[in-house]
Amino acid sequence: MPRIINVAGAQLGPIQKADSREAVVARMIALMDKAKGADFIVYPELALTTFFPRWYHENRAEADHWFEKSMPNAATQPLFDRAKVLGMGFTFGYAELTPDGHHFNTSILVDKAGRIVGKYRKIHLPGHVEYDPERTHQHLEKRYFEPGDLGFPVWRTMGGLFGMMICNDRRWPEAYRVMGLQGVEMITLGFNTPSTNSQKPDEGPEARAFHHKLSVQAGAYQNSTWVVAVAKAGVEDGFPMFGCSLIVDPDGRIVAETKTEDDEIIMHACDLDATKFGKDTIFDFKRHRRIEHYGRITSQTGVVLPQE
Ligand code: ING
Repeated sequence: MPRIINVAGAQLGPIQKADSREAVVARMIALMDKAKGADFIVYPELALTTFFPRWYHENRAEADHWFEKSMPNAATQPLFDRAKVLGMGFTFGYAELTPDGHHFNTSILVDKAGRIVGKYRKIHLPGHVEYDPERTHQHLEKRYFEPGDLGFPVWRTMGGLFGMMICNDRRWPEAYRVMGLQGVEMITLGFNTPSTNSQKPDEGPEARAFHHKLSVQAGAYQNSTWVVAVAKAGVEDGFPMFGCSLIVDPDGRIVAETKTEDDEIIMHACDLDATKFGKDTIFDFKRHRRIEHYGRITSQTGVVLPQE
């Protein structure tokens, strides 16, 4: 019996520094209305604001106005309210400032009844801490966020097993596998990815999209899970980010992809039972994995070269 969940990927176009949260939430609600009939809608990383880690602040506290101190809050409550009326679960990313002063790049998972059933805090933070004059643009996530402290959980909700990651996490196979080892059937990830490599200017959008698809398709296939990857895209205050939002099936095939770098909806009827064949055969982890040989993966952070 197929277990279908109608999923919408809600790509956001650019959010300028000057744009208010209220204006962004109105765009998110318009996308939600466009996806009427979907069971679940996925929004990008840092969906409420511009990608502020591109801006250097000597005093980090000057960036705190980009963070949410509570969730839901006055700006986002209308989104929660609309989702409840539509009977739609959702996930979106935002900058989280905790009551005890911790800063995370966070995403939440909200069920159809409007309950926050899960929270994830981005573990793989790319970029750098200090201003780097060598780069064509700054990428200061290590300056403004702490590494996530919640691991990679998987939650039972909306009739399936759901997990979350954020942006750079998609480049690390460990992130998928930790959720794969919990039986995950759908992974959502929002991303904000610059169209060029700040350290390799000739690496343009084509190469960036290639690595993005390679990472997401491999992660889906190797863990027999759906992956819904949704971009914040377009030119923010002169800085381009690519779109390429995707819905990828448990076989690693792209079943939906955005065509623009603006607000755009992609949709697909995802059968969560389509994850079963891979999990019972080629990726039946219990039958095939040999953990006695994997020790380096958790005991070693960097490379240790063989003896000369
Ligand atoms: N952005 C980028 C990402 O991982 C990046 C940063 C791009 C790192 C390409 C390495 C290579 O897609 C975020 N927000 O993580």
